[in-house]
Amino acid sequence: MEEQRSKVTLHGMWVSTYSKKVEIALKLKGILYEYVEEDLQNKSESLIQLNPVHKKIPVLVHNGKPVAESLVILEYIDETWKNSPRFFPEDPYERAQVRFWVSYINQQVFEVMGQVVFQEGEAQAKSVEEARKRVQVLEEGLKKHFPNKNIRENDDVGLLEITIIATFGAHKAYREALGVEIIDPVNTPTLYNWIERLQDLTVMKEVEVPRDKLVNFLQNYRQKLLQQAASA
Ligand SMILES: N[C@@H](CCC(=O)N[C@@H](CS)C(=O)NCC(=O)O)C(=O)O
Repeated sequence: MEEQRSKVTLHGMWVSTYSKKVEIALKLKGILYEYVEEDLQNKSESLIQLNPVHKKIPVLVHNGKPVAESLVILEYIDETWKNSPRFFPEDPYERAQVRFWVSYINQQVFEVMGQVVFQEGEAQAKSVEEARKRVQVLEEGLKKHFPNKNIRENDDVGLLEITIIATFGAHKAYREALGVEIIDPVNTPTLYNWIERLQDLTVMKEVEVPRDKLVNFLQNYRQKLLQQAASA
């Protein structure tokens, strides 16, 4: 197959959920790729040239041609490598549901979860409560729109599952590092189960960041942001 002979490079950053989505997509499709870790404090010339508009990771380079923005990259991968798993369902209504919930997670949940990392006291408690509320809405959405979802193999994984695992896969590290619980088996059992089943897949284990490394990163990052805010 033409695509299988092609050269693929991913410019990413180990802790980035955006970069993680692309890594998962490449692994799921069985695409061989080179990985370039970028230092976002000191961006490389090549990153700036590859993504001159946003100067952000991830960037996928396919046979010398760069593609930026994680969602655009995932669509590009699915349209270029048409082997399974396909990232979008065939049925237009199901496809619309996938797009709707992916956009909900990206726009409504991810942001508020990010705020929790650098907040303290009452402000943090408020964000945690808001994040829980939003995750509860997602829980109901998953139950209503994907009632028969089973995750047993790579073919059961599409854009929604990639988004869920990249966004929430670290929820236990969050709990350990920050002492906050946003997802749990009692209040959000469906979401909790999707995450557990996804984490059981070999492909996810291949891209998983070790929990200790992540906890350490979250704690240091939080300290740095709190110090910056205090001295501002
Ligand atoms: N909308 C972009 C967001 C990517 C993004 O925010 N990347 C961050 C790392 S997680 C980055 O490169 N930040 C560097 C900067 O903002 O200068 C996507 O979906 O790919």
